[in-house]
Amino acid sequence: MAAGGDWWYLGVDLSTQQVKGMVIDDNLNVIHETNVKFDDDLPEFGTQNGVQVQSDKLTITTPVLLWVKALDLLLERMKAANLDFSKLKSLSGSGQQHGSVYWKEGANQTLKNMTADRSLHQILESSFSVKDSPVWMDSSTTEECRQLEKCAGGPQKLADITGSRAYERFTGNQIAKINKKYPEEYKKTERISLVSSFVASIFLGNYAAIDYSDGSGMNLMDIRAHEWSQQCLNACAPGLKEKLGDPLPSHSILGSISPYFVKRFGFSSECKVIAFTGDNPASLAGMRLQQGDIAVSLGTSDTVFLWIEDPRPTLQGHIFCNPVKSNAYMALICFKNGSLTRERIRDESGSVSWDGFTKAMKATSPGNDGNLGFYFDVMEITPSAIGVHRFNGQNCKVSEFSKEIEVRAVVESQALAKRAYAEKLGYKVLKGTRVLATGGASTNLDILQVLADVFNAPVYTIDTANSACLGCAYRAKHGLEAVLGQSFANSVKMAASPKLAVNPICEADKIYCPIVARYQELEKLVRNRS
Ligand code: 5FX
Repeated sequence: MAAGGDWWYLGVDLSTQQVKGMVIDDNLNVIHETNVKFDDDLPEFGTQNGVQVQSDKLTITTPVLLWVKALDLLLERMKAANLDFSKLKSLSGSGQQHGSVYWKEGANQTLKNMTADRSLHQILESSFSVKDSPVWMDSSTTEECRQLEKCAGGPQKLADITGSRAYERFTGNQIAKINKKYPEEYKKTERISLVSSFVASIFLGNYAAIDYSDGSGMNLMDIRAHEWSQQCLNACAPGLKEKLGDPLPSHSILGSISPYFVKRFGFSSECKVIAFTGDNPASLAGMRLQQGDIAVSLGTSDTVFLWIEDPRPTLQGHIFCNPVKSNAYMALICFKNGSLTRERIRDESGSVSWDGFTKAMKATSPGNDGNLGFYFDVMEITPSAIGVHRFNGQNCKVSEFSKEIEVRAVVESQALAKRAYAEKLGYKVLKGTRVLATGGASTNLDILQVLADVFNAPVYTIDTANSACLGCAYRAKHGLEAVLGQSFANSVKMAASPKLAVNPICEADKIYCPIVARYQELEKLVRNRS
């Protein structure tokens, strides 16, 4: 056991394409990081970019046992790196939002009796009633969405209760589909977890509560009352309240770690498990977002999020409970065509690397000579639209751009969408606004330059692109201090401040202000739904 004062905290993030682990010490320094990449490290599951696209192209799933095996591997890698698990005072984590896991009758008994001589994968092999978990990229539940909105009295009424109108990927609609399509499997389901609370359940050796923040991404929770809305539950599936368990504040201590991890990896039996949350809420914590800042996460999905105190849900974007402050909220906008689209354009432009991509981008100038594109390789969430649509400076549709124009067009288009939708949520870029960038692509300064120019605001980054994982390590520490009345901001005040990455060019506003307006006009021509 570690001497007092010398404690460590673990954050785990199970995202779309990988699971990551990060350990920080008492001074909030990162002392260990490791990851497992689903496609490369677990090829036996045959996923592409972490998921399976079913034949209808709308249903998108990941085998739940892949996630279990990935956790086995992550812990084995930490052990192989000689991480001293006994120094961990607490742990927390996050998961890709909205995805759901269906535990079969009897699974909780299995979780409570895990024996250290077997891997998690061996132990939990037959613990799930649905083998392929729906994930956030799924867009197969339009029918269920319309039904839920009808039962709630319309899309705005549903948004007033749950923070969002009905979205295909939101868990309530996914559960409704599972109940309709696989009624026997649904009946045999003892518990439904989010990806976040599923991982927490494994560490706890017992079903873990869904936290308020990730629970807000289900179209099922009353975000002001912090409890399930019976009206929404009834509209989705029978007996849902029991299968979900009661939601809890995001900083809750769920209990001590399962004896399985004490015996197999040498964790302290005192190590506490703090409620897990969604990856975007965890990123908000990792970036120590403040009111007035705007966060942009550039990952498999691109997201924009803001800290808000007064929630006013609309038909655009989502309002979630804030993961680090009770009675505060966060607004979020999610764009499905993020890094995979950037990578496709990079590959098709003949650039074998990001160097080639940025070289192509530098051959054009801000504003791209009026050329503007929309790149929705898969059905986009914001806006509801699909396909690639290119317009020249005269607003005429064209079928091709040169490779240089194409590269800039995808980066500009993604940044324009972020600004346009942040403004629709009521956000105003003011003097002193900071854009905080995170996610894999936030290490690319040329992409950040376009972001700075389009927002006409400086872009800051933190030392790690893994802000979700870092946020969970911070939350692990704060969970223990919250019971003593400590605020999250105070718990992490020693952490390094975000660093300035790029400033906007002088003529940024003049160039991009009219283009944001033009983007919104042209977007109307490519949208499926008004
Ligand atoms: C947010 O609403 C999303 O659907 C995505 O950003 C997922 O959380 C990605 F993991």
